[in-house]
Amino acid sequence: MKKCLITGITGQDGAYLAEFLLKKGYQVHGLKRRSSLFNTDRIDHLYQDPHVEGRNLHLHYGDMTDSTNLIRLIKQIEPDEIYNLAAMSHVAVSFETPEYTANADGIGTLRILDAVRLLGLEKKTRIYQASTSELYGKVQEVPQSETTPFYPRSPYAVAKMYAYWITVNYREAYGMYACNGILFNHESPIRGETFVTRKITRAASRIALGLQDKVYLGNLDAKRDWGHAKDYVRMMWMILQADEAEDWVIATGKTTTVRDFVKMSFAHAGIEVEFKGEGVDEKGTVVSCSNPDYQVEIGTEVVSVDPRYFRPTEVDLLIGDPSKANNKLGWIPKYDLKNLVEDMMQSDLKLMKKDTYLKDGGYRIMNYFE
Ligand code: NDP
Ligand code: GDR
Repeated sequence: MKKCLITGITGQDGAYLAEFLLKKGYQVHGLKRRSSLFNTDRIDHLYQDPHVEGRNLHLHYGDMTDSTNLIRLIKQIEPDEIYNLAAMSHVAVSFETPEYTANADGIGTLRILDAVRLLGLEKKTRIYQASTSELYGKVQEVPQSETTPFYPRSPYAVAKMYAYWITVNYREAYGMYACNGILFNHESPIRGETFVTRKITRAASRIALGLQDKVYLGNLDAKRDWGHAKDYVRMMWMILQADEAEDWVIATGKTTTVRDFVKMSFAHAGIEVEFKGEGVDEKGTVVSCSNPDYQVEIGTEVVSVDPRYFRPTEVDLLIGDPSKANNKLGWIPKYDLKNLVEDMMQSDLKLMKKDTYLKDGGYRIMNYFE
């Protein structure tokens, strides 16, 4: 039985990857942070009672900023594969917490690589590093591929740039099997609520159900290459099964504005939204509602721009060229953007319905404006 360690197992990708690897018959070990509340929602369906013999999901307390903890765990587990997904992954938040982000996302990666080396596991343990399209930052060329130069535009991206190069360096210096997956944005029904896609699908669902009036967003012109997280975690595993350790771009090859993502999400609920105005005065307004279940009035302003969501330096356009992964590993995504929006909207409409029951029962419901 192969053993793996997933850092960031409680996050979006960690949860899908754990499920995928358990199905493949792996013994899965996951690093989770101590939190004052339960933080295992996304993997609760995989949870196995620790008192039961022979279980194959094991959770360990730990943190990417704690070297001795990481060394002890890797020594104890001796994993065949490590998927280093743990990170402070929010670009906007990294401007607020740059030092912590550098520590967890940049030096954290070094801690994993060096633990494997110090423990003499460099020929046994394969390492996947969660690299990102944010490395490309300021547009140099499109579509972005494995050879496009980097120009990071946030403390997050700069930290991930260190992580990228230290992974390459350990591969070259010590012959370790260590790879970067340069993944473009990928989303899902379990995407963190403050990333733009999930913020939009939650808001569109709540507005349709009469639980919220509008959503405030930042840069509507930003363009992203959005895929489905389920397709991308499959690729993480494929990357570590390849004969040679290499770096890979994973993307759909298509790009869409935030504005169009809004329109697609509302359209799923039968609500047509039109945008008018410029810059901070741009508004999204309902022009028709064809679904009799939702009572949204024509002319309601459902989207406003709030400059608080603008970033000090923005990444305007991401569009990836996944041809290396397509050709060499045979990776073809199963979801396109339409399927992704459908999956997220179906899930959020169902989830938000719970709040209508709570509201009807007299409970206070929270509206999240983050
Ligand atoms: P999430 O934010 O959903 O998950 C991040 C995970 O890292 C969570 O489990 C979180 O724990 C954990 N974590 C954060 N800080 C620490 C720390 N100091 N020590 C230990 N664990 C920590 O991210 P995603 O699942 O979306 O992304 C996974 C990885 O892929 C990240 O490294 C991200 O930067 C990268 N990436 C993501 C892309 C995307 O579009 N999703 C694209 C390209 C790269 P907790 O649950 O306790 O907060
Ligand atoms: P990103 O994702 O920064 O690309 O990083 P995010 O969804 O946060 O932003 C995408 C684009 O949307 C614009 N935007 C807003 N963003 C947020 N969060 N909230 C808003 O209200 C809003 N309005 C407009 C942003 O300015 C941006 O241009 C994600 C993360 O998962 C990273 O960890 C990962 O490395 C990259 O994707 C690839």
